[in-house]
Amino acid sequence: MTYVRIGFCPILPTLTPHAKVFPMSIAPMPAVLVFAGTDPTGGAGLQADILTLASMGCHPLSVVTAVTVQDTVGVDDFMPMDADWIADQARSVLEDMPVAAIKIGMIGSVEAVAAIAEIVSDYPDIPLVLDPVLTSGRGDPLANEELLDALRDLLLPQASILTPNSLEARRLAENPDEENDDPELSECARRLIDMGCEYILITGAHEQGAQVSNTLYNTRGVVHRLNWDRLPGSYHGSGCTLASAIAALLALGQDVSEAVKEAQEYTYQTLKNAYRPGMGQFIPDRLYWVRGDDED
Ligand code: PXL
Repeated sequence: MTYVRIGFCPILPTLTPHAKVFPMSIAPMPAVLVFAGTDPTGGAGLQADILTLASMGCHPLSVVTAVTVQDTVGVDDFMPMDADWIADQARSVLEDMPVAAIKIGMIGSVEAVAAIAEIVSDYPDIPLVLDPVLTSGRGDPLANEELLDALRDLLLPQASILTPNSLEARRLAENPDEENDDPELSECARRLIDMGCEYILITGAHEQGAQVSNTLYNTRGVVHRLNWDRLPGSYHGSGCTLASAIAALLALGQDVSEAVKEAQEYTYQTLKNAYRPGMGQFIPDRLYWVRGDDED
């Protein structure tokens, strides 16, 4: 039997805060903490993360880092959340309950990167999935060069796994001192691993070819590469879905290599079952299995 920790007990008012008094069953789902921007379409960002985590059997804890104005075509504007507010949101839940994994998506400001970096450094044993959100699907900028530098310096070295697409990997790995620096993706991976992240998954949807290749690297090189038949649509929130699914599987106890494979299986199904609620991109159906109409 375990006991719930309470801050204030009306029946036993003389107890000190946090006394263990009420019996309760063990929480059935691991909690995953997400730092992300909101997306009112429900396609990407925090809403995508919450749906994915819930679908995979985790309890989503959500810290708002920015508020975006967007539709399924593109992002028109965003307002970064004050860094102190981000920190307060996160500290409240981290001090209240055990967290089994952390996922970071869109951040919004350099100050927020610094605040989040400080928080995650206090929890070095919690697996950290860093999804470096630099642009929207249409290419609207969601991070400037200064923010990129802060990501490289403060967050990347703390990541258990970094999940850029190939465009983000090239931008993060680019060497400003070298003219016409255009490294292969394997070289990008090597540079990013050298910056301190443990694993990097580079997704290949933006590359040419009938198949999409997603490659997982660590310090020893390629861990595995999975190839997927290219689906015809353009999808909003596929990267958020994949990164959140990885975080969920890590929280559920899988190792990184297994989690990355299974998260790709799951994401592929969400894309095969995607729907188009507006006039722009398709949205992955994170709850496809509830409807029971998945093709496989
Ligand atoms: O898909 C990347 C992404 C993440 N988070 C937010 C977004 C987007 C893309 O538009 O808006 C909030």
